[in-house]
Amino acid sequence: MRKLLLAATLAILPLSLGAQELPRAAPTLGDTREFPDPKMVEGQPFEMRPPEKADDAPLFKEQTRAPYHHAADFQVTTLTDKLHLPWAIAFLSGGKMLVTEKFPGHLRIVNADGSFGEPLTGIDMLAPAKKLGLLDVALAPDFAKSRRIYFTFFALMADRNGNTNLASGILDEAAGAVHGVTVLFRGKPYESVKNFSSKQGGRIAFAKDGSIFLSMGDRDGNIKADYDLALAQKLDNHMGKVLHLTPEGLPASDNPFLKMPGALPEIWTYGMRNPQGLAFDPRTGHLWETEHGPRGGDELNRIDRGKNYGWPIITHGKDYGGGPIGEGIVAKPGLEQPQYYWDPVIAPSSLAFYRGTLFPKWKNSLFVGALRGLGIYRLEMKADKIVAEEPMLTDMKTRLRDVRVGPDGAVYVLTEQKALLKITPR
Ligand SMILES: [Ca+2]
Repeated sequence: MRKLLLAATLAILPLSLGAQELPRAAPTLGDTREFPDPKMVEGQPFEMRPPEKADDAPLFKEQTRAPYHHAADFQVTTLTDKLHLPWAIAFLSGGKMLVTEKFPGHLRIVNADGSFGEPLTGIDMLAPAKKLGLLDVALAPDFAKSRRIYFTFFALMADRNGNTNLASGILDEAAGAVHGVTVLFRGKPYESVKNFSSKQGGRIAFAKDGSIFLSMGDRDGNIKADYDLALAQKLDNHMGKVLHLTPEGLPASDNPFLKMPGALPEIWTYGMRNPQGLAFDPRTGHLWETEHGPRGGDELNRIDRGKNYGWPIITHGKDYGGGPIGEGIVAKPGLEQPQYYWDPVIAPSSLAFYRGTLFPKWKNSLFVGALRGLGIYRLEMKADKIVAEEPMLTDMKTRLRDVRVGPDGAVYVLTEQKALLKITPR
């Protein structure tokens, strides 16, 4: 009986992790909140469960629980299920893709048919063997000419693993290598190795001018003794921030806190929790971010220069133990509201705006990958408000890590464990 129970617990685990990278406690078998069976009815919100935060209420009509809308039929093809903890995709020419594998920090070229060879060499110098963790990868805006790529990484060093770091190098596809790898930026401060897996942020978004936006998690960790909720509110560290850097990794010249004593010059916005989605809307040029909330209160934010996004002073969620975060308030003057939030959570892992012509009905859509939700979430946006929502890949019942729109207009998805999926019209 005991063995059976353990097996059942293990079977549930991949679906049951909270709005964070790793669980704080084992899930309870009786908790059916983890296994929603929503009724998808056109024009009606599909989320019928009560919010985690019982006294929560949206501050404007479109802020949560948008009506369900199915816009286009699609099919899903598994290109490969041989990857190991993939984290991010960047698109090369000829249907090829760069894919990062978080541990042990491999960067691979995956062909259009899903096949791939050995990991690229040249990045292993960033950390001792088996101590490298890779997160995002992005092509420089002038990649066609420069062949330059950027990526975020951790070095798993004893007792001081550091924060999220940004590096760059020159991709040599023929040699299967990245040449001249250089660390451009290291997040401050360095943190205990015990917090390695928790809340790193790590997403890269290139602006039109070639500058780099970089999301940084607040790294509050799994250990209460290290738990400092105020780090995201303090400007003397990079945690719980969106940063703005030059292509060389230096503070951008229009950053809001350059002249503020004690503030780190790379900071663009603050008061974020664990931002793992970061992308520009190609129609408006606005920068958007998704972040993991606590228990309840995952957020989609429009990122505006110098603003404070509130964590942990305001949140539409509550603490994992069920108590309030701080004063338990959801709004305060001077603190930004999310443009959209999820309560209960979906654990948003990534963010991509649709571009392309393969799915004309998705032209106003953005996609949010989810580690704890039903699949990926397609949102429809009008004038920076969310007006419709559609969970996709709901039958997969697996944690989804990255979602990207390819140059061919197909949507590509990484599962957290191993697979690369391609979504095309049906
Ligand atoms: Ca917030």
